[in-house]
Amino acid sequence: AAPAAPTPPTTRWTIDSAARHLLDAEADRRDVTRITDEWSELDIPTGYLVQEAIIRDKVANGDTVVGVKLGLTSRAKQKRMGIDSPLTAVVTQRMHLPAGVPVDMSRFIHPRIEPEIVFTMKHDLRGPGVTADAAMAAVGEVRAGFELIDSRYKDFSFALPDVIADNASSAGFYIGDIAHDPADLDLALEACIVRINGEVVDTATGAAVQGHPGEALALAANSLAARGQYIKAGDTVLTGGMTDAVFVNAGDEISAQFTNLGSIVVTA
Ligand code: 0L1
Ligand code: MG
Repeated sequence: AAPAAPTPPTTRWTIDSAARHLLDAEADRRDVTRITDEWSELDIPTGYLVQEAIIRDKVANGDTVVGVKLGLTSRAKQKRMGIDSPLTAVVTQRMHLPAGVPVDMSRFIHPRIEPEIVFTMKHDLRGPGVTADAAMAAVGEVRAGFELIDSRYKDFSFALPDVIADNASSAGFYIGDIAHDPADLDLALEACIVRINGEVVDTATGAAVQGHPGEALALAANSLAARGQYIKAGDTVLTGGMTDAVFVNAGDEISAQFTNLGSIVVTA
């Protein structure tokens, strides 16, 4: 008789169960171990399907998609996380944090914050084949941003598919109140100084983000196109942390001061 076929290992993981696991961790403010340790089939395309399931759940519960973010676009971020590949994720209305309101530390697991260059789109942007110049022609306004990230994974420890599934550690974002026409600025040379309680802790220019934040925007459009999606007029696009992210601790005042885009000051 033919030998019995090997029984495949059983796994409790599905796209929906992984999404629920991460949504519950966020809601309960509880960190979890990386999913790829248990579910080896969680690859990059499956990670994006989990991310989409999470966003569907948020929208079903009254949130609204307002744009796109890039993660891991700078060497500083890639080195810190040990992953050298950028990724995209989704930003929603409820992530938008009002200026001047302290970070609610009771809502987050281990929040970090990072300065970003943020675009508001005036035209749709569809890949594939988008160049940085074409991407910048679709941008209406550029502003300073400060993104609050809060990985649902213990110690921010994850492989690329895990962090894609976790919507790239998204938690919140602040947007500066000074808007510029991007044609008026050299965004590669737009500098940023990060301070904690008045002490300079990091600096970077826009060139840290893929050489120019427009390259990151093009990358997002082309990566979304591979999944049948595009960036829409009116969308907010967070182009990725310029520096490493710093931990937010209760009592801190953390600021990001830009050359032309103004400053954002966050307290906790
Ligand atoms: O916005 C980001 O760069 C987040 C990317 C995910 C990695 C992380 O948690 O830093
Ligand atoms: Mg970011």
